[in-house]
Amino acid sequence: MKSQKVKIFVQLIVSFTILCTLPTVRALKCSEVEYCSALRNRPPANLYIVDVYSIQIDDMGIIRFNLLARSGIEDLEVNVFAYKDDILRVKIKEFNSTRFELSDVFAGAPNLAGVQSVNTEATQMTITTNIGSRLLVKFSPFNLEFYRNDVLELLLSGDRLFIDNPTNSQSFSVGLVFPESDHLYGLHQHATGLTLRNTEAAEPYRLFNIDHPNYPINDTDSIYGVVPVMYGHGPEFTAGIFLHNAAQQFVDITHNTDGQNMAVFMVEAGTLDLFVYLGPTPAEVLRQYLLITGTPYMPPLWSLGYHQSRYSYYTQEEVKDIVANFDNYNFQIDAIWLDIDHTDAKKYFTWAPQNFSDPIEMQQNLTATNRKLVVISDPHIKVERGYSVYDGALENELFVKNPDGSAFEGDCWPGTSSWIDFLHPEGRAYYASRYLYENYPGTTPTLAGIWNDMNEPEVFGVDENVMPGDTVHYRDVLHKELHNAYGMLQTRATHDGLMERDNRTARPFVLSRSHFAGSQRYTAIWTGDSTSTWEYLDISYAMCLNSNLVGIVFCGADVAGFNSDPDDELYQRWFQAGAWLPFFRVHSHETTKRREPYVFSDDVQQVVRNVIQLRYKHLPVWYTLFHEHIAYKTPVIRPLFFQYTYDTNVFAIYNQLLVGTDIMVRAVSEPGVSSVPVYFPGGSNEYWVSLDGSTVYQGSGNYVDIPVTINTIPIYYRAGSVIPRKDTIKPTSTDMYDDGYTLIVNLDSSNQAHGTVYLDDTTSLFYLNYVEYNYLSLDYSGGELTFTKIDSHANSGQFDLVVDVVVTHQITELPSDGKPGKYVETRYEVDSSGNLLKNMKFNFKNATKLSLKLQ
Ligand code: NBV
Repeated sequence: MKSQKVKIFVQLIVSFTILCTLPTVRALKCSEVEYCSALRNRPPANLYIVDVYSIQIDDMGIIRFNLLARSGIEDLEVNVFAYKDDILRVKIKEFNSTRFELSDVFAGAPNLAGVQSVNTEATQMTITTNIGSRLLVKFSPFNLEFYRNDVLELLLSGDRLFIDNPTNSQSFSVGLVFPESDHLYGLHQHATGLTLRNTEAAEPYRLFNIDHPNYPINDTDSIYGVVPVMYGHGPEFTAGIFLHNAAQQFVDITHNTDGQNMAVFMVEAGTLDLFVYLGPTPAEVLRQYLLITGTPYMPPLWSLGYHQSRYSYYTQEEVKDIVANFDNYNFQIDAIWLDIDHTDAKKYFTWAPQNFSDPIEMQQNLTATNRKLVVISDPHIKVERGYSVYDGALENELFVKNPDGSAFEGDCWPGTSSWIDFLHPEGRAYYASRYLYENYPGTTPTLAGIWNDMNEPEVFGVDENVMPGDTVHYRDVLHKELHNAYGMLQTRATHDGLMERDNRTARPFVLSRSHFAGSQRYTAIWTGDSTSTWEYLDISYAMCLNSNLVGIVFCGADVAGFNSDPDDELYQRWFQAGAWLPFFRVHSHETTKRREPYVFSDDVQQVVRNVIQLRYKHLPVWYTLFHEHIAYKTPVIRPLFFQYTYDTNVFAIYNQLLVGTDIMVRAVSEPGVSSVPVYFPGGSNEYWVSLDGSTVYQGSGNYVDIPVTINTIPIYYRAGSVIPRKDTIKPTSTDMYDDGYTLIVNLDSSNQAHGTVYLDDTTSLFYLNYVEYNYLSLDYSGGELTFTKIDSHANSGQFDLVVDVVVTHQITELPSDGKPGKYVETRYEVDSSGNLLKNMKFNFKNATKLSLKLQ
C-alpha cells in the first residue's frame, strides 16, 4: 500500500512537470493568419457575372452555370442541387478543381427533389423546385437569392464571393445574409452566449479545432470542436446553413443598419459547398440539417446515468474503493472512468502493469454491481518497436505522413508519437480492430465506453499545439484541408470498433473532445477543460444548448469545472445545473482536490444525493427524448427561442433551458443569491408548475424573482404534460429496469395532459434491427389515463408499461395580477376499482390502446 502511494506521488510529480513544461498555446488571430487577413481586408466588390450561355439543367434537376470573373482571377463553375424537404445546396469552385471535397460527413445520399420550372429573363433566372422553394440567380452582378413561399430567407451576396487559388492557397470567402433574422445562432463551440455577436470591431469567430484549457469566456476564439452550422432566426422565419468544409474558418458577423444580419465565412482551403435550409422554423432547420448528417444510435441507458471520473484514478483498488463508497454513502452511479494513467506508459490498449495488474477482476467487480467502465484512448500512438499498435500501423503505412512520405512523428503524452490517419479507410479499420477483445487484452463487455481525447489532434511543441497543416493524409489530402474533421473520423473508427467487438449487438458509448458535423452519429461531447468558477458554470448551458442546435445533442460539462477547486456552494450549484444536461459526469484535473460527493460534508452530500436522485427519477424522460431525437430530429435540450419562436424576449436567454418541451430549468450560476429572475414563456395559456412547492406561474412574458435555497434551483413542469418518472431509488439504472413508473400528470387549465414514453431493452440494437420497442402516448382526460401505441408493429408488445403510482398536479388557483397561482397534488396508489397500482402491467402484445381509470 505504501509503495503504491509513493508511486502515485511520483506519477503526479511527473505529470505535473510535463504539464508545467508544456508550451502555453496562444491561439492565432485573423490578422496573424495570412489568408484571413487578406480576405478580411478585401473591400466588398462584385467580381463575378453569370455566363448566361452556360446554363444547363440535367435530367436529375441539377443546375450548372459558369461565373465569369474579372481579370486576374479564375472563372468558376456553380452547381445547384435542390433536395427534398426544402434543402438547397450550392457548390462553387474552379473548373477542373483539385480542391478537397469532404464526404464522410453525410449519413446517406440526400434525395434530389427535381426542378419544376426555370424562367430565364434578361437579368435573372428563377428556378422553382418541385417542392416549391425558389432560387433567384441574379446575373450581373452575381447574387443568389433563396426563397421559401415568396419569402427571401437567404442571400448569397456576390460582393463577398472571392475564390483565390493563384499560389494554390485555396482560400475563399463567401457572404450570407439572413434577411428575416433578428439574431444569428450556431457556430458552436465558443464560450459565448447563445446569439452570435457583431464582430466588426473585434475578432471574427474562429472555427479551428484546438486544445484551449481555461478557454476565455465571451471570446470568439475557437476551442475543441467545430460545426459550421448557422441559424438566422426572427419571430416569423428561420433559415439555416451548413458550410460543408473541414478546413480552418473565420467568420465575421455584422448586424446591418437595415436590420439584416450577415455572416462572412473566410475559409483556408477545400471546396465552397454550402447547404441552405429554408426552415421555416428552428425545428425544421435542425431536421433538414440532420436529414443530411444523421442522428445517433439510441444511447445505452446507463450512459444517461451518473458518471464519476478524475484525471486520474491510479489503481484498480482505488476503483473498487470509490464504487464501494458510492454504495456506502448511498449515491447512485452507473460508470467510473479511467484517464491516461491507467495505461502502460500512455500506450493505449494496454494496462499499467502494477496498478492495473488484474483488469479483468476489476471489471468483474464492477459487473457484480451493474457498473460500467469507460477508459480513455487518445489518437497519438507511442513510437516504440514491439508495441503492436504502433508496429501494425507503421508496417501498413497507416500513419499521417510528412510531406516526404515518412510517418509524421511529434511529441505527446507517451513521448515521441505518430498519429493514425483516420481519413484512410484502412486506418479506421485497423484502429477499430484494436478494440476487439482479442486485440485488447484485459477487456470485457463491462468496459462499455471509450473516451477519445486530444484528438484535435494535439501535438506538443508545434504551432498552436496541433498537427501541422502540411502533413499528408490518404490520397495526398493535406491536413489543413480536413483538420476539423480529424476527431470526428477517429470517433467513427472507435464507434465501429466497439460495434464490431460485440458483433453489432450492443450500443457503443463514445465521448470525444474534438468533433465536427456528423460526430453526433458516433459520440457524445463535453465542453473540455473549463475552470471551476461561476462564469464557466454559467456558460456551460449556452455551450450545450448550442451543440443541441447544431445536432450534437449528447453534451455535458465537467461537474464542477475541470481546473482548480470549487467551493461548496459552486460544487452544489454545478451539480444542480449539470444534472439537467444530457451528459452528466464529474471530472477534474489531477492537481485538484478529490471531488467524489462522499468526501464533502453531510449537508453538501445531502444536496448532491437529492440531485443525483432527481436525475435518476427523470431517466425515462431523457431516454424518451433520445428516441424522439432519432425519430423526429428534435433536440434533447433546447433554448427557449426554439420552442417560443415568436417571443423576442427569449431570443438571447441561455441560462434557462427546456428539457424536451415539458421541463424548464434555470441554472443558478450566481453566488450567494436567495432569489433569481426566471422568465416564463408561452403566453397567458401556458402554465408552469414548480417542483419546489405547489406554485403555478403563467407564461406572462415577464421575469419573476424566484426564491432559492442551497437545496433548490428553479425547475418547472409545463401544465398539460405527463412526465414519466421512475421514483424508486436503486444504485444504478440497470437495477431500476423492472421498476414501475410514477406518472406525473400536470393538468392544464382544461384538465388535460399529454406525454410520451419510450421502452426497450436499454442496451442492445434489437430496437433498430427488429423494431423491438414500445413508444406510447400518455393522455389524461376526465380522470382516466389512456396509453396508446404510437408506432404499431408486431414486435413491440413485449415491453409492458408498468405503473406504480400516478400523481396529478391540478391547478386550484390561477395566477393573477402578477401573483403566482396554486396547484394541488394528488397521489393515486389504487385505480378507480380499488386495485393496487404498484407494479400494474399494461401489455401491448394484442392491444394498441389501454387505459387506467383513476376516479
Ligand atoms: O487526459 C488528461 C486530460 C483529461 O482529463 C481532460 O478531460 C482533457 O480535456 N486531458 C485533457 C489532457 C490534458 C490535461 C491537462
